[in-house]
Amino acid sequence: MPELTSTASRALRLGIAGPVGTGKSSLIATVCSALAGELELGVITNDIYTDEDARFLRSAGVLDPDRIRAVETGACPHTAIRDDVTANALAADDLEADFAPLDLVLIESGGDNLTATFSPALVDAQIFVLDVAGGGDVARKGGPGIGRADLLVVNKTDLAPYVGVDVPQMVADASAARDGRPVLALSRTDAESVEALRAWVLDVLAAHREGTHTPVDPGPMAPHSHSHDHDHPHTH
Ligand SMILES: Nc1nc2c(ncn2[C@@H]2O[C@H](COP(=O)(O)OP(=O)(O)OP(=O)(O)O)[C@@H](O)[C@H]2O)c(=O)[nH]1
Ligand SMILES: [Mg+2]
Repeated sequence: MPELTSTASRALRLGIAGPVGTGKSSLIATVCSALAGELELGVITNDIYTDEDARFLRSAGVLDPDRIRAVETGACPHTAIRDDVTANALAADDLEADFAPLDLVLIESGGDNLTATFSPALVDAQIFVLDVAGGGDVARKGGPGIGRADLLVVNKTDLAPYVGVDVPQMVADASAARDGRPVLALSRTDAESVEALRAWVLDVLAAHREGTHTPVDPGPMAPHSHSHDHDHPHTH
């Protein structure tokens, strides 16, 4: 009989998805600096053609560079985190074998659009990252990541005054789209919000170890139509 590894005996695999430039790599750097002292960490990045994100994270100096691996995904970054997760799963297995025992493997999706989410075959939990610079109304646009990721981060709140976004309103809109799932307003310059992120990660890790955390598939983009809200904003 092949020996089966129970979910809880391996590292928690945590996916970080969200549109281009919302701060996924920076969030990973923040989590690494907040937790590197107490947890054994590894990071996997997914880029279309380059290892840009892995190089950024290595140069951030928050983790041993050998613990940061890049998967080059080719044309479709969402495919490698959802449809055929083999390259990412192998990279995670390699990291775990090289640095056993790891507690947490963070996997950054290639910057995609609002629709990309991780398969539960690859990650145990996932964070979807929006930023205030994308506009306050983006949280209302829905989609599987916004609606059903384990945590929705509204990032770069320090920029809100400059882009005219009301953060509490954006958080309220996001919460309404999520049926009570958690939403976190984050800025790497706001220590309290970083502490809340750290606490959330530790909570999920504890549940993962206890076997009480269930990976959820946010699901593919629901069939939808743009006829009412796309290119035709309501005018008054
Ligand atoms: N003001 C501010 N800027 C931030 C914050 N977090 C990230 N940034 C900046 O936002 C830009 C994009 O951050 P990244 O972490 O590279 O974003 P990303 O989502 O990984 O980008 P891609 O991988 O290219 O999709 C960079 O210039 C960061 O310095 C924040 O909390 N506040
Ligand atoms: Mg990145």
